Amino acid sequence: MENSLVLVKPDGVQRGLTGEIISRMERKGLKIVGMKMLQMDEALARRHYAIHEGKAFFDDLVSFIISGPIVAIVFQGKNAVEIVRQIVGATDPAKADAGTIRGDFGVDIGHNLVHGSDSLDNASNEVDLFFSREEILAYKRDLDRWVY
Ligand code: IDP
Ligand code: MG
Repeated sequence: MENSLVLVKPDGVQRGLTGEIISRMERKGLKIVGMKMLQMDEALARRHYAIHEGKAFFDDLVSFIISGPIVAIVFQGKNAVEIVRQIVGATDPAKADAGTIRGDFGVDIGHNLVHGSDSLDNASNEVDLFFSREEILAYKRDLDRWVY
């Protein structure tokens, strides 16, 4: 089973889309194994987006992601990383397919509502940035025999 880090970004929280975003992934069959609301500080934002340091949009990205509360969720499941990316949609909401979160709710690349880990390695690092080991819960769901 894979873990993926999902963030409902400040625009998603402000627009009242937290439940909708979580619900789409939960209904797909992914299991929530960690969840918290927080406001990122600049140090955490710079570490989370370190791969984009030096790009033209980096400073705007950091100030946006720390501009309000976010909700961080760890979703677990078979192929969770790829499945989350499919549900999230393309980076630019203007190009994202209808039926994806960004395609259905966004119009601007700087306000694309949600983050999803883009690889297994990055997922593992990102989960560790936001959650301690004790905050990730191992439990069984009875419904998993109907999902898998
Ligand atoms: P992703 O969120 O789809 O993985 P990344 O390429 O990792 O996209 O970029 C991280 C975030 O940086 C995006 O979600 C978006 O908010 C922002 N971003 C990416 N490219 C641009 C851009 O060209 N202009 C403004 N913001 C951008
Ligand atoms: Mg990314």
